[in-house]
Amino acid sequence: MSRPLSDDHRPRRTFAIISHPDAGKSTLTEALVLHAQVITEAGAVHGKAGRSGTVSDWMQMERDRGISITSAALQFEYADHVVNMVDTPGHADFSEDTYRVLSAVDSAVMLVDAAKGLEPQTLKLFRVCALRGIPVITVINKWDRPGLDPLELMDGIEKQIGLRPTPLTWPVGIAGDFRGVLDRRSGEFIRYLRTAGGSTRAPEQHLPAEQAAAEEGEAWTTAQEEHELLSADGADHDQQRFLDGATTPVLFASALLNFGVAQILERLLELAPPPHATPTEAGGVREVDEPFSAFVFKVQSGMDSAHRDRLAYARVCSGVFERGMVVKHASTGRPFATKYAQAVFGRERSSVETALPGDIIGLVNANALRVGDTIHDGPSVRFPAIPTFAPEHFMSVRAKESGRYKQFRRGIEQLDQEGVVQVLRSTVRGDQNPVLAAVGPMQFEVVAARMETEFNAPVTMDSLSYTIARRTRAEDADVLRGVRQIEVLERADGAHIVLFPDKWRAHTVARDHPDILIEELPAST
Ligand SMILES: Nc1nc2c(ncn2[C@@H]2O[C@H](COP(=O)(O)OP(=O)(O)OP(=O)(O)O)[C@@H](O)[C@H]2O)c(=O)[nH]1
Ligand SMILES: [Mg+2]
Repeated sequence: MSRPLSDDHRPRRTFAIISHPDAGKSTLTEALVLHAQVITEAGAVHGKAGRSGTVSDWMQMERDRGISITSAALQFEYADHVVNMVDTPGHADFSEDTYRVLSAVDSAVMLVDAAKGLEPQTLKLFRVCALRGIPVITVINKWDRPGLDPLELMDGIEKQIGLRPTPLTWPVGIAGDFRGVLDRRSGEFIRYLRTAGGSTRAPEQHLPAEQAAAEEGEAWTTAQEEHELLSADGADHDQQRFLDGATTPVLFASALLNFGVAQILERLLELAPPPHATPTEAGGVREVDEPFSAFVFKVQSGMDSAHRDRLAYARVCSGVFERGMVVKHASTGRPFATKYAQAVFGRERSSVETALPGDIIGLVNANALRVGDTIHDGPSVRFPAIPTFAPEHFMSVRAKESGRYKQFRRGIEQLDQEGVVQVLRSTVRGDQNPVLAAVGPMQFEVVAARMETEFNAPVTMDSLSYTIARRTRAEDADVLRGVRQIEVLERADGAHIVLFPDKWRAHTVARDHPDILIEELPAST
């Protein structure tokens, strides 16, 4: 079957913004979008309390608390590129969502808070990027506030992460006195100018070194000296070493004031890798120019209270996608019609006609699609499953009002599919009273809030005293069902999960039943 090829040849860049909580990811997301002139006024980012929310924090709970709970994809155009950007939640309780996103991007922008330096979640995420071979661009954010010495920050990145920092810009003025940056490639001074409330694009002036020295005095001289020191130390950008994961280019910014945002976007387009061949489950690769293929990395509902819909986010890996084409759903072998494909911008969407490798598309009401599923045209392909982590917190849940059981069941099933929590069931407990399993307790709060507001089925939860989950085989499950203090349940994907009060009990059960499989699940740490 031959299809007209897309005449859209604009290069793609697909990246995630990741970091420890509160480093400014959503604020930077908004600033990047503002810079690309997608929105004219950055939606009042007044700080955590009382802000109306950034474009990527659309969920009510995100707006109430000023934190990101779920990742948000935004597609926009800039300088003849198509940019696919995903803002991720920083909180460790939502790290599964962040990891799912990291399976779907080609590079990551890692934010570091200038005052806090490297924090535990930052280190963890750096390791995940290293494992996945995702090149990382580092942004030292909040330079408008008092913070650490820039050379010290570079030292921290090198020592604690083992990545060689290669600054592209260097701050002029200490943290808290952010005047601009020294562009280490051109040697010129880029001066940032404040605008009222940082709500519009920050104007900048480009000045030659001599003028910067005359106007900025010691702040410039210090920046100049440190820049030379970095060069003498070999800390200059090298594209191959960056792509190999040996170095990380560094930029300095204040997302809140829109300082340095232009440089981040421009250098990203220039340096971040374009989409490349995707590894397949069978151990080969799908080249970008092979027939269409994509995989689902996220499922989300409740984005639009007026329309009860469910969006599956798919990353295009190869070929040309055209809305309306009928593709194959690899896990069922069934045809899948893509009539309702959309481009996603936070909670907003527009119809998409074509998409190329690197693009993230939203498939509406694609109820058959699950996280990790492959869809494709042409030769069969399956992309590797996206792992779920070993849960460490468990609650039993039931509908507060028995009359709302239908809504309850639908809500629980939807949240399970989204991976908000894992839902475990057993015949003993019945469908009315399943067990929710989470990596972090905040996931339960999201369930409680969404069950009430979105599904109209308020729930009651009771904490269970299990702390360990392991996997067993169907044929071993019956034996384990008779064992004291433990419980065997089933996950939606058919996996048999055993819950233990603690690791000692897991150990004694394994010792008493040497023929039974008790397998660890992938750890989140
Ligand atoms: N002074 C200053 N504050 C900033 C800057 N960037 C972000 N903030 C503030 O830091 C707080 C956290 O910003 P967010 O953008 O929500 O941080 P986040 O990384 O998305 O947080 P999570 O998604 O919850 O992990 C907000 O109050 C922002 O206004 C900055 O460059 N300078
Ligand atoms: Mg955020």
